[in-house]
Amino acid sequence: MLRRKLSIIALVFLVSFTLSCSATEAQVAEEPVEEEIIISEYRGGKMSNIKKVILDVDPGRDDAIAIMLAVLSPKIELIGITTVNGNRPVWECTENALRVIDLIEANVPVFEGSNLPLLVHLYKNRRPPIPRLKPCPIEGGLLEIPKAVSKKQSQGAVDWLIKTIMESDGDIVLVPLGPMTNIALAIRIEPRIIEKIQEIVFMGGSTGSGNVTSDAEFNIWMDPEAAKIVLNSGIKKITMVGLNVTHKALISSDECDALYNIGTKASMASANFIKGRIAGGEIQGQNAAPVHDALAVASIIDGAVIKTRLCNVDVETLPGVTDGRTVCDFNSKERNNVYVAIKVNQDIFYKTLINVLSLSK
Ligand SMILES: [Ca+2]
Repeated sequence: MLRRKLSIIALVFLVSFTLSCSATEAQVAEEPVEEEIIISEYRGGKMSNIKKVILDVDPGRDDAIAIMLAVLSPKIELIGITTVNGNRPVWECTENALRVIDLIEANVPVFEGSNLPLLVHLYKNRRPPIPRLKPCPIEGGLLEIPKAVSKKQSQGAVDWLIKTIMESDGDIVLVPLGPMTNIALAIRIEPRIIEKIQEIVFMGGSTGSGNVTSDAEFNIWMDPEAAKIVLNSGIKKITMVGLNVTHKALISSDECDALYNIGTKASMASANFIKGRIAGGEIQGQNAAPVHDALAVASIIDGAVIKTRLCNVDVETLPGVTDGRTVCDFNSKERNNVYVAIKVNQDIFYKTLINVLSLSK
């Protein structure tokens, strides 16, 4: 797979130069700051750098597209996928991840993780029933692609994460695209992984409003204590790709048609998944939808997809109206622990989808 990826890097560059990338829109606020002086480019590494990546997912239609991007991109070596309770019960997330892997004939191991959040579901009336057994219209249920033939690995996700990270050269980028339960458990069981993780790039949170409550984004809201553990762990670099940018990188129905017409398994499935999200009505009044998790992976493939600002981020875990909010302090005198995406380039994001998803059969 790696050799194949290297051989098509040139093709991707060529294409990139020839091709011109339960919330309402009203709930998503503008980010608080946009002065040029605070915007920092990041992840400026040489194009030949291939990132070793682990995806932690809860598919979910947007996770499915994120998986395909990570598998197919010449810029990423996807060494494994872990699943977690989130959009769907974890067993369904695992089946969905395996379905995606089989669809594009990838050879990536899938490890099943936590089936419940750490704590939040234990507090009466703090959350509706978890796991969510009813498919939501935006994310769907079991993905509308052939059933998986591949099987999950026998080792559990948290054990595998710890072993893999500890045995690494400190060069793994961990990409949580669902609730951070697995990551928090791994940190608690083996805190030495904190020093070994090169970077965490997570989809979740927001500098403004949420999409489950007025303040909370789904991934953080589903397990706020886990997110709090991860963001306060001291991991050397954490990047947040939140609703404040994913809602500004919508993919339209027309763009889905163009994606579908490329005719690869990955492009056609992705187009159908995005159309499913549009039909689910995530953004009212627009014939377009965000593809949250795919944006986070796209930002690893091409650092120009987002711009970030280093600031102080913590998670509200007290029951109440702000429960699950990512509190972003852009003027902290105490600490700065997270690179928060504050700008997004939809054009580059769309081109990245087109370029990378065209690389499957
Ligand atoms: Ca997800």
